[in-house]
Amino acid sequence: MIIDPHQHFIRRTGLFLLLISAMGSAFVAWLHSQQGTPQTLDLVMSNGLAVALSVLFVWLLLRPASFLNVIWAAFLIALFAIAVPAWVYPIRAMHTPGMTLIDSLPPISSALMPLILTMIVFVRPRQVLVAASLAWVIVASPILSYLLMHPAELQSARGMDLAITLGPVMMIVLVYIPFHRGIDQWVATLQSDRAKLQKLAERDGLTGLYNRRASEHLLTNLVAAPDTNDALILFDIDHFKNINDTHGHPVGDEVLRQIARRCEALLRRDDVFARWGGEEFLLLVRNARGAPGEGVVRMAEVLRMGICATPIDPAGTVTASFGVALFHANDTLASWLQRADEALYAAKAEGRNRVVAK
Ligand code: GH3
Ligand code: MG
Ligand code: MG
Repeated sequence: MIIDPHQHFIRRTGLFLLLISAMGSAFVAWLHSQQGTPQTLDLVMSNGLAVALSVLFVWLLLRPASFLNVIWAAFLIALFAIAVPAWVYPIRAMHTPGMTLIDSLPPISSALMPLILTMIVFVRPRQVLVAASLAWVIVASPILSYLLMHPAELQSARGMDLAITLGPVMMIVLVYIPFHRGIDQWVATLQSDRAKLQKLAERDGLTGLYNRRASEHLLTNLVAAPDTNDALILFDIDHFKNINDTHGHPVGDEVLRQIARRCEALLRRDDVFARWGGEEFLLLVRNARGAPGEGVVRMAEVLRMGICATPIDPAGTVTASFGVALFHANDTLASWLQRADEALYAAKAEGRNRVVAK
């Protein structure tokens, strides 16, 4: 779907459209008021439209998310404002001796075109075919029928202008509906391709976790706005080489996948969990609760237990060693990561399958 009201250019276009249309209606109202004998219908419709479009302008200004509702409301109100004279004037001209349509009809044909174009641009392709065709039929049919029945008026300059604007020109405008539908589908395909590519670029193919590059990027952004409540948990599978050597590489791969799944199941949805290297994983913990370090150490213990509590067939019981590093006020990304690495090294040196915090 192309129309995303949070895109500034779309909202800006909607606001300008409403503002210019409201000003245009006010201008038409003023022109009507300058006529020798202004018609009440013309004054009511043009003034009413100016007020309604101004209200919709303010609505869109305050509620950007209501974009499509505002566009639909503007469409229906404007359609009403031009459909009523489109029917009233031909009927009046037919029943009033000496009255002609070409001399009495207000400038509604020029308003119909931007109205239909607005729908083509902003409304879902499936709905627009109905809305735009209906608007055209409602407004054009009484006027064109009248003109066909009154050839002298049709052959006048205004009559030909009306016939051409409401006939061939509107048909040309309607041709843009399938075009816009094609663009809409094309953009949807591009959007989904982009999402797939982004996933490929930032995820590790084996485990589906963030890859090193993506997690480094996230960490760099985080260090730009540091919080001493943030912590890193770095862990490495113990004697993983033995698993590969004993059971083969595919089993090693399965162990990596299983460990990723087990840990993910224990984490919060928005925790950043990455495959940092071959059999090394990194977890960024935000807002680590409790006394400094304690909440994170507890969390690392939960992960450690989650890995070793149940054997992974056919490798058997797998353990991992954990290094925990809280963010310090004067840390850089490198010094923070280095402390996590030193803590992990200490956990290995102290006998593995344990958590060490630094
Ligand atoms: P330690 O307890 O000291 O961590 O010992 P270790 O055997 O786990 O450590 P070492 O770094 O010596 O071995 C890591 C092994 O992980 C070596 C490498 O072949 C293996 N490895 C790295 N990436 C993958 C992978 O994607 N799949 C598999 N199956 N093995 C991998
Ligand atoms: Mg290892
Ligand atoms: Mg290692």
